[in-house]
Amino acid sequence: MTITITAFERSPDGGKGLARDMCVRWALEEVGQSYEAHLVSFQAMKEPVHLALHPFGQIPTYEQGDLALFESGAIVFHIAERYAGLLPDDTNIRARAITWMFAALNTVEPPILELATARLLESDKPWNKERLPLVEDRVRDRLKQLSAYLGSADWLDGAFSAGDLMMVSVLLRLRSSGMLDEFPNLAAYVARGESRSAYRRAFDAQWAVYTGRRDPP
Ligand code: GTB
Repeated sequence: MTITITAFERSPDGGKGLARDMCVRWALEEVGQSYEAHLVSFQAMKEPVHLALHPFGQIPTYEQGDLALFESGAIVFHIAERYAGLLPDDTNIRARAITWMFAALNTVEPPILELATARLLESDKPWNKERLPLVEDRVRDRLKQLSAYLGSADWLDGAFSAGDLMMVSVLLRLRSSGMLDEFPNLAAYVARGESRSAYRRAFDAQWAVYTGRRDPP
């Protein structure tokens, strides 16, 4: 059964692979499943056809047969449960990998999103200058904890898993801030994720959508 996901027709990230269809593409590449990407405009996302798939009018969505899903975390989890390659068989190690997926989305990502909001949407506010360092420090606190946990390991808990896929995806949004470089083991962790062939294929696919070309930077 064909897998169809939705992605931006023209991503505001300029093809940097920061929109959330990227983690879904990456997960599908890791498990070796082909897929089709249905590209939607901002306007189409708010129309009834798309709202029937995604109640909040966003991307990504995932359809296969009579199953329709939204929320990138839930989609990656579904892919990881359904196909081999992203979650280990051992029950306890599997539970820990799933824990890292939640940790990425619920514990590490919130301050990163707060920082993006402070930088992109609140820069003209009179209080932004005072608030920004506070928000940056909240991100730093999380990175410091994550960095201490990761130590010199390649991945969060043994072999690469859906937990790493989500964590690397979340951390990538920090790249332009330079904050990742304050934690060399995290910068190396993200680079390790990006160097996976499945990541590269996913990146190239979204790059081709943005540029209409197949020659990524
Ligand atoms: N919690 C949902 C999930 O994880 O799936 C959040 C989905 C979401 O935020 N989707 C965004 C969207 O559809 C695109 S990915 N926005 C349109 C809208 O809400 O109208 C978020 C995103 C957008 C842009 C960049 N960027 O330019 O760097 C990065 C990430």
